[in-house]
Amino acid sequence: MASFAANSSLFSPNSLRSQVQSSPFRCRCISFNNNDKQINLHKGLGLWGVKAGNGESFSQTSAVRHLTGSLTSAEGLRFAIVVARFNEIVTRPLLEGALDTFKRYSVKEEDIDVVWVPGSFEIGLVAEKLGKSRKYQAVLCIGAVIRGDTSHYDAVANSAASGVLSAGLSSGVPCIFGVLTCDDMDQALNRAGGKAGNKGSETALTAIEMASLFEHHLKC
Ligand code: INI
Repeated sequence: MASFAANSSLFSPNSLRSQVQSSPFRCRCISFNNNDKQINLHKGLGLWGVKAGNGESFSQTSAVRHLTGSLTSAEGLRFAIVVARFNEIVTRPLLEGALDTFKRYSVKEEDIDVVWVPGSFEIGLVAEKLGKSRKYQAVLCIGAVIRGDTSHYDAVANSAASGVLSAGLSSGVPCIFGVLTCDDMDQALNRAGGKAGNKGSETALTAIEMASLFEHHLKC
């Protein structure tokens, strides 16, 4: 089992023995043995709450590594974009915004696949399938749910959100939520390249950052 690396200088040598193991993967696996208590760092987002043997709490030091995805290393990453045809007058400019942003960040056209689905309700299932295919470093999910259009707004909006979340969790591939949920068409168009910017473009930036984070730091 591998984890993202951390710095063992955080831990008092008297209270903890640190073990740095080589892993067959790119990143190192670090675990700490506090007498009978094994603490694996890859499980440990709550690390700061762990008490050392001498009763001291760990605190953040300058040696702590902060892992973030980069927007400048997008070349070579592959993306799928799932787009809902429902409210295409909104979803098409969202898609264009995403594609423009990919171009600006050096993602090649041949590294992008676009998959159209009938509506936002269908996005999650397709995103999960694409994520599990292992062909993509991130899946963008684009749709527009507009309150005025339907009495089942809440059902479609909630299903889209939980579908995208579950696609990411079950596939282990970042699935980015680019589904607009708006009160009316004006609001939707404003967010699809109008006064409020282009949510599709933001979705692409999030996808690049998450893909890069996974590719360069969390590939275990
Ligand atoms: N799909 C959307 O993407 N946006 C909507 O606003 C919407 N409305 O208004 O109903 C919508 N409905 C279709 C839905 O996503 C499914 O395609 C349909 O229910 C078939 O499963």
